[in-house]
Amino acid sequence: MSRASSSLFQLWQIPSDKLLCKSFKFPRDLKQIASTRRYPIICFCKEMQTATYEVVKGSYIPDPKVKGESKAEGNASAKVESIGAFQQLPMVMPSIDILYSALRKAKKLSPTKGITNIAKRERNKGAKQLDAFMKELAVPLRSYIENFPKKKHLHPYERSLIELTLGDGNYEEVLGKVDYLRKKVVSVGKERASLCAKSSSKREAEERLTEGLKRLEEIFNCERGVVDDLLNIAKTLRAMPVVDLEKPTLCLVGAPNVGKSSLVRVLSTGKPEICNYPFTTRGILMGHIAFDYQHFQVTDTPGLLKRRDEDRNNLEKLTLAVLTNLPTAVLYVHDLSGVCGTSPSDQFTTYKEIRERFSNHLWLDVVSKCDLLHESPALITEDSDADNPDMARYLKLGPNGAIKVSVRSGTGLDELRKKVHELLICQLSKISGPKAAEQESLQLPS
Ligand SMILES: Nc1nc2c(ncn2[C@@H]2O[C@H](COP(=O)(O)OP(=O)(O)O)[C@@H](O)[C@H]2O)c(=O)[nH]1
Ligand SMILES: [Mg+2]
Repeated sequence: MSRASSSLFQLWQIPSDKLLCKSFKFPRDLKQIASTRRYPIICFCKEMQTATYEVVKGSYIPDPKVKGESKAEGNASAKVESIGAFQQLPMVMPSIDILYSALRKAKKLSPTKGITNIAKRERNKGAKQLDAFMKELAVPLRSYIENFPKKKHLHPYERSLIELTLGDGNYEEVLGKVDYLRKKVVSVGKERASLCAKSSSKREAEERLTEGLKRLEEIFNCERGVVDDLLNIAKTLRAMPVVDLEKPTLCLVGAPNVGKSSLVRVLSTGKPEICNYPFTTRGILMGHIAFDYQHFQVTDTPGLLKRRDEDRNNLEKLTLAVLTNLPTAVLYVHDLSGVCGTSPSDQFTTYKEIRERFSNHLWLDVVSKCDLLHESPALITEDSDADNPDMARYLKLGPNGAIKVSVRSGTGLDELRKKVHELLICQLSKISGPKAAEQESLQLPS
């Protein structure tokens, strides 16, 4: 079992906002994290799709025409195929602990044995202690800088999460500041150790040692907040849901309140878990589906509204990041009943945009809450837009081939489960297809 899948049910914890950085400003959303709770890991499926499927009357047919396009779309993640870097981030020690531990270790050092001259002995001890103090401060910082991954080496999905959680550029900024502090400590430490080694008397060596330790401590104290910022960044990122690239996932997309979470509950074989990203205040449901011993996942995303990308909030950006960077199959939910708060025509506009943008995804459309449709005022009062037959049709029936369902009355749910199963089997073959081909070629005699 892969590392990601073995951690499928691992619980993760949101850091309390008490732990958040002092000097580093997190976006406001992040500070609204609910107090410490445990959440399960959210998992998504493997590899970007290489073929696309056309939706014809609700089914998903591979479309060879757009193969080239989907490859181009997938290129962003082609280099980085694994996810899970956040779970391997190094443990960062609180800066105060680094300081006290470094001081304690340095002060324990005694002069090299065999030096009989008192001044020489003191010089030797002073230089050794200053050098050790500098190294004890600098070495952990260096290891953090080396072991926190460069953003460009992360999977694009993890890069998006860093940006959504910490704000654009802040991850690199904090790492840069830690490196700056390390360089300063090294340069001042070396300078002070060499000065102490040149002392002409015992007293001078003692004074230079005391001054040197004090100066290094001051420098570290002044900027050690950045180490704590890094510690909090690591905690936040480590707590992020892990993406499982091995399992096909059905991702529910649509406007807010259209019934996505209700459908996740209905489609899940067990009880869905609640996942939280640090920038969401509301939980996102994650369920598991088992069909004939095959396991899949189903999850909802935060709702999308009709607006430009620049105006989207982090919740909407998360939805787009999932669709852009992870090859989930999409179950797009349309609510034409007029009760969800987003008008059907606004839903249509967003739908068209998203459908075109993510044309390489396996796709199913559902019209939700069909128990309300016959009494819906929306269909009567909505401007049916006579000039736009697509829109007029959408307002009546939803997209071509959409399945009409109602969680309340149970209408259409059996058909939905059947179609979802077929869709996920297609997704599975996309995931295991390249792998199986690879294994076959390995087994061929040379
Ligand atoms: N009448 C009716 N209400 C529904 C149905 N499905 C969901 N709802 C209601 O619609 C509201 C929003 O549902 P929810 O699943 O939270 O939507 P989400 O924001 O898209 O996840 C809730 O009050 C649900 O009870 C349905 O099939 N029929
Ligand atoms: Mg929901």
